[in-house]
Amino acid sequence: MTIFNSYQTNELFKRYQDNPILKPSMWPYRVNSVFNAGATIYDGKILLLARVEDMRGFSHLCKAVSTDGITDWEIDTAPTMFPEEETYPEEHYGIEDPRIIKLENDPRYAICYTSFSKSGPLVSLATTEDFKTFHRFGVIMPPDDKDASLFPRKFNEKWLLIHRPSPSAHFMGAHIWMSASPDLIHWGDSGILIPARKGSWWDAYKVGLGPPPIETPEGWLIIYHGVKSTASGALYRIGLALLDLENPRKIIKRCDEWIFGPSELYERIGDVGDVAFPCGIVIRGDEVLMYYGAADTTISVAIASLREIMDYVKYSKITHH
Ligand code: BMA
Repeated sequence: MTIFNSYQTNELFKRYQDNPILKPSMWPYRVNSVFNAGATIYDGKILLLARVEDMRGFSHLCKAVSTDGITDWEIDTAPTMFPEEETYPEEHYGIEDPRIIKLENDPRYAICYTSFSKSGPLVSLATTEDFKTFHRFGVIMPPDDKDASLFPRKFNEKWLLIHRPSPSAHFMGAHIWMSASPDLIHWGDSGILIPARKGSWWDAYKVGLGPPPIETPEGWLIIYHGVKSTASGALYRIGLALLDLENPRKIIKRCDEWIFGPSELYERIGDVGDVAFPCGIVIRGDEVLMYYGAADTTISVAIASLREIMDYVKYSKITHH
């Protein structure tokens, strides 16, 4: 049985040579770490909404904008989106890991983020048109739940949300789920979309969505993180799946191998070592810029060709369905 693919790990996405591109020392105010940034194109520039952890350990979101998406970042001089505990008590311990998607035929960008409530992490939703003022919808998935994104449009009159509830004890693994809503407020029709695998698999312990789904003519490309639990802790790596364009509940393919994982020092050493955690993606023609948190400390970028990714998804061998 052939199980190896002709592409080697780390070939599809190439790291920018001067990674990390954003570090705590570059921040206009004192912070502990900057990581897990959402990304989009706004006003012709690349906009990141970084998760910033302050010196208490609480996170908020801060905007950084650049023309080339790699250098010369203009960083907001104060937090852009700060927890509003008085009105949204679920934001008590901070807000984290945003995924941004531009809604189709709608001026709004939807931001799904993790609120760290007194009962654990949960999914919150906000929309914005200018990344200055944010309209909060509040909690859309109760704890424990995180790693969420909307699709840019409705399917059969329903919004679809990818998210990752976790059982309190990880006996069954933590799987990627999908839920539906007519109005972004009432959610249901929930079911598992991509399960964590079992045993020795690189994604056996937990899986969670990375950046928002990417629309391609062949289907919705899903970049997800998989976690392996090892004797020296959790290892966060990245893999690929493809969902049906018309019915994203249908998985066309899930690749066997992880395609990106921590190997550079800045990914291996930090507040949480051995973590590569993408939350943001920008597509410029055939170029895919993937923004990822490195070791929960800095932000890096890796660049790929969309055509090469899609060929890999199409032609890579799979031993597991
Ligand atoms: C996950 C999330 C991420 C974090 C990762 C590694 O559960 O909380 O925010 O980057 O763990 O610590």
